[in-house]
This record gives sequence, C-alpha cells and structure tokens, in this order.
Amino acid sequence: MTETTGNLHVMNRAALTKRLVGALNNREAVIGGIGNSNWDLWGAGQRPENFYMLGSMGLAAPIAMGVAIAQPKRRVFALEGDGSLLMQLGCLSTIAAQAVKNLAVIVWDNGIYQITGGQGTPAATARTDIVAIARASGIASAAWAADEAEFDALVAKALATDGPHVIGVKIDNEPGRSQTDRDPIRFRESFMKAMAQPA
Ligand SMILES: Cc1ncc(C[n+]2csc(CCOP(=O)(O)OP(=O)(O)O)c2C)c(N)n1
Repeated sequence: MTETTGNLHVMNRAALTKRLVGALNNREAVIGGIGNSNWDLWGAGQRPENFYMLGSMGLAAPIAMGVAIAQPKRRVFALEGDGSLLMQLGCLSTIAAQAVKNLAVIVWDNGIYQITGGQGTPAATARTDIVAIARASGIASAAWAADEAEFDALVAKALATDGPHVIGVKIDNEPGRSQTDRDPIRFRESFMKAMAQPA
C-alpha cells in the first residue's frame, strides 16, 4: 500500500469487506448501504445475516441501529459510504443517545459520490472529518483505521466490547467489484428468517 492521507493508508473496500466478513463467527448482522458498500458485501460472500439495502443513501446505519436495538445479543455492522452518511448525519447522535452497545458503523470514505460519477463529497472538499463528527455526536469509540491491521483490530474490538463503535476507513476510488441482485423481497425474507436464529 503506497498511498497515504496523513498517516492513514488508502485501502480498498472490497478487500476490507472480505476481512470483515472473514472475522464474523456468531451470526452477526451486516447491513450494506447503497451501491458500492452493498456490492462489495455481496462479493465478499452472501450470508443470510446480510441485509442488502437497495436504493436509499444513508439508511444502512439507521436500519442497523433498529436491528441492534431489537436484538441486543447480536452484533450488528452497518457499511456506509461517506456521502451516504453525510446525508443522514443525525443518525450518529441518535445512535449515541440510544447507547446502542452492539452496533458498529463502518464508513468507507473515498471523498466522492463514486457511483454517480465521482463528484466530490464534503468529506474531501471541506476536509470534513467523519470520525471527529462521530465523537462529537457522543460516540466515544470512533477511530480511523490507519491500515489493514488496525482495521482488523477495530473490528475485533467491535465484536468483543460495548459500543457503539464507528470505524472510519480512507479508501480508493475503485468501483464495487460485484453487483447485488435486485431482489429486495427475497433479501427481506431471508434476512428476517436469519434474524429468527439466535446469535
Ligand atoms: C436520497 C438519495 N439521493 C441521491 C441518490 C443517488 N445516489 C445513489 S448512490 C449516490 C452516491 C453515494 O455516495 P457514497 O455513499 O459516498 O458512496 P460511493 O458511491 O462513493 O461508494 C448517489 C448520489 C440516492 N440513491 N438516494
């Protein structure tokens, strides 16, 4: 990995999504956000505990929050692009206020709205620091992952300790490597069935 931003390595979403899914071992729920977050979750190996949210920016974290509150024994991850999270920033305050212990939000920050043509998001143009926003929203366990090893360590922390957690990752501009099926009813039904199994 040669590119850096500050002391943060610029990593790859597909590779890190595989590392995340590889670390799961207890029917953890993973909610994929719109577009690339979703597609790389699909590409990392389909699991019934994945919910592939199709179409709405910024809803992965709120949906994940709902799942986490409903199922406090299950660890829940949300995967969200920086542009999507910026569209729904209030969810960080709500997650903090609800003190959702079993929730981790992973933010893939490429500084662009990649799938709609690569326009810059404020995370890049105004140097908005999403992890700092998470902390200021009341989420104490919010950190940038400097490299792959730290990403693994932060995922392990999210699996083992009380949150809520936010993990920020600077990523490259590679498009998602797969394409999620456009079948929301199937996803809803298989996810609900999977959530009926204890974690
Ligand atoms: C509410 C809403 N506004 C706009 C869109 C169109 N749109 C879909 S994905 C996207 C960009 C998402 O950017 P980001 O979350 O940063 O992810 P990236 O594409 O960079 O992986 C946009 C503008 C949408 N689907 N929903």
